[in-house]
Amino acid sequence: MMKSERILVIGSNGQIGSVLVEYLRGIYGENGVVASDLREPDHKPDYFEKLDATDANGLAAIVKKHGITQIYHLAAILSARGEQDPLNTWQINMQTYFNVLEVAREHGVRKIFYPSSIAVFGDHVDVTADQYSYLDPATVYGISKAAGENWSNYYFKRYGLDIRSLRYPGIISYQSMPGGGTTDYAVDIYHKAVKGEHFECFLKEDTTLPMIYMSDAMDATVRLMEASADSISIRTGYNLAGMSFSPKEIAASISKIIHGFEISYKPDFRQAIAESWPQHIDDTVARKDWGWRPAYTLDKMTEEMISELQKKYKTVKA
Ligand code: NAD
Ligand code: AKB
Repeated sequence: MMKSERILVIGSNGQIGSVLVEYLRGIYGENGVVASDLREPDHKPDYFEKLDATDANGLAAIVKKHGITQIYHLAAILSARGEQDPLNTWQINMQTYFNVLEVAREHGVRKIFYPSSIAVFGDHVDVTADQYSYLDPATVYGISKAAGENWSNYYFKRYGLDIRSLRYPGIISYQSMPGGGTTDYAVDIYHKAVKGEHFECFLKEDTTLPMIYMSDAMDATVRLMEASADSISIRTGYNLAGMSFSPKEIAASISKIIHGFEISYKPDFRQAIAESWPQHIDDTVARKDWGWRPAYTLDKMTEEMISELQKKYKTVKA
């Protein structure tokens, strides 16, 4: 039986949103999800509403029109793109979130999902970030995510808004392309490999970062949102781990299937961002509180990514 919720996804055209909307429709039904974004998608479905989430009145009108009970607020400027215009990034990331918090409070929205990031960590963490590691983010994106986490906690304590949040690692998907992050290379590399092209990586070969496969990220997100409120001990953002690898290791994993795949390295400004992030995430608290376990290893993800992208590009590689 479908669950009776009316969910608004803000930023639905992005890497996560375009997969999440379909995932949520599978759980809450075709009428359970309203998708919204700044831009209309190429094939606009009838459950899509165009919305600039910096416009609080526009957001409130959609919430009222559809009787929204939950908001997944995905709209943001990510780490690498965010550094091109720091003040604008702060303005968009924070204004959109304040609008979500206030509209939710005023119009009886029961639950909010706020995607945080491993970018909340900074130089203070040497290798592994645990749940309570100190937050000293090096990018304006990371600063906005750390601030957003604290505002989530504030609205929970002050107004009882049921806000839940994950510190996503870099997300890897075949369905959608990433939009302006530092972990984007780990999606691009699969596309180049499947097309039989050489890949030039913007990070050094030994730069290890935390990553997660989209399927695991979807599972974690809904598992957290469906957990009973009394099992949620973290109201800032939960650490979440999938796997950790370097460009050299992902290239080696791809080479097991696509023989002769070639990679070279030309680090740019994103190297410094990557070096400010932890290499590993300790997600013990998420595992204990709501039973989180990732299903994918690097090699299992590589097999699925290559097989799905081969269908997309209709190439046959062995
Ligand atoms: P994305 O850049 O692919 O998509 C963001 C979407 O938000 C875009 O479609 C964009 O048009 C939309 N948007 C931007 N400004 C908007 C506005 N003012 N109003 C309405 N829509 C607007 O990002 P993503 O990778 O899908 O990430 C979604 C969320 O998850 C972000 O908050 C991001 O910080 C977080 N996150 C993503 C990753 C990842 O690896 N993808 C990792 C950690 C956290
Ligand atoms: C980025 O690289 O900016 C994102 C993230 C880890 O938040 N993928």
